[in-house]
Amino acid sequence: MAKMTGTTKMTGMARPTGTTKLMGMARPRPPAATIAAAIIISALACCLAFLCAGSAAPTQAAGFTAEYRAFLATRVADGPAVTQDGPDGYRFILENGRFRIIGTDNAEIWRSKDEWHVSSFRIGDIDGDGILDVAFALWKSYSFGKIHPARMSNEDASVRCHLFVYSVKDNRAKPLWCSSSLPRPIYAFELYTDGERAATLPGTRLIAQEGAYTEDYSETAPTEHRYEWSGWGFSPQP
Ligand SMILES: [Ca+2]
Repeated sequence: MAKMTGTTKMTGMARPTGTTKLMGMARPRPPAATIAAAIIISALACCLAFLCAGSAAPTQAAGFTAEYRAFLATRVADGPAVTQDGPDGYRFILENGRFRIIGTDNAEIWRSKDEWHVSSFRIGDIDGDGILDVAFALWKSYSFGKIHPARMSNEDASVRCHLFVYSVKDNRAKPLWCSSSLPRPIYAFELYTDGERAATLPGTRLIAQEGAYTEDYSETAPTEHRYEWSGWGFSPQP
């Protein structure tokens, strides 16, 4: 894939949902000072790509909890499908919480799991390596996946918002970074890749509208939160 130039406001999609210190996995390069305890926890968990790998085919997995089914019942009016064409022939489609990536040969190369409800996405080269990335907000049960840090409980099936980042190359989608449960749900977000680059950082910024969790998953008054790609997830900007 051709090297992506830094665009500005990445176009994207639908409605998001959740995080404060956005944390994740793969390609570890921890920026010590900027990562808070909550994020560090997520980072450790997300070191395993397995945690956030999408499914090739629909399955009724353990994440299909009573809590998740109750959450789905509140998502009946998610709106029409959102489709965005990316560079090099990739296409991104979000419809009723299912997020799919269509490859260059017009075949589906990845789809989100049944037990995930994706609420919004944005595309762009988030980590500045020249490879297209896609960030998406999703709701799911459990903070981590099947594998998680030994001393951290993963028993809470509460449905919470997460932010995942995947890289797309050669008709494959691979997790780059996945957060654990976010402290606040993301209602919407935008990506900006026109920031000033540093020696090791691309200057990618994420601006999110976030609210608070409610029992019926209804939205609260949003507040704006700004983050910057730290090489290991997104860290809050001062
Ligand atoms: Ca990239």
